[in-house]
Amino acid sequence: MNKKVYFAGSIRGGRVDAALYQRIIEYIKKTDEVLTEHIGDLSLSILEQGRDKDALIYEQDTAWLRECDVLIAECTCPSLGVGYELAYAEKNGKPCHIFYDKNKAELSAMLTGDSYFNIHPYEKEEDIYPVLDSILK
Ligand code: 6K6
Repeated sequence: MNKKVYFAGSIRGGRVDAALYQRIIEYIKKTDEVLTEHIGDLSLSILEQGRDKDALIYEQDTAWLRECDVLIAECTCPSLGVGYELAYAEKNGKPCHIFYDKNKAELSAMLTGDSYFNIHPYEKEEDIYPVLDSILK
């Protein structure tokens, strides 16, 4: 309870799973704090994002990665930024949990080959929530 959660999900990698991110974030928020609520913002268009704020985004997100208690990433939609965040969190000793739909995606060997990461393949969205409960308890 009351963990600081860094939720990571694709932005410029594609927003196909944005609604799923939003549902996961709302679920976590019932018991814990999500530092990165904007990942589930359905109005966010990757095309509208200019590059001028990128340094500020990097500074804020890496500060949150150092501050968080746990990183939870949804990796079905591949994202360079999420891959970077996972490596950054590992370097900072943060527990990392990776979810992906095993019928839709193949995870990179750089994740499945790194025993530091807790990897949770799922078939149905409903399978995600009991695992979240055990991570956050
Ligand atoms: C405003 C509202 C929503 O997004 C914005 C501006 N962009 C970003 N803001 C905050 N974090 C970002 C933004 N773009 C990427 N990130 C971080 O990288 C997030 O923490 C995501 O987990 C990850 C996504 O990387 P890409 O490569 O898919 O963009």
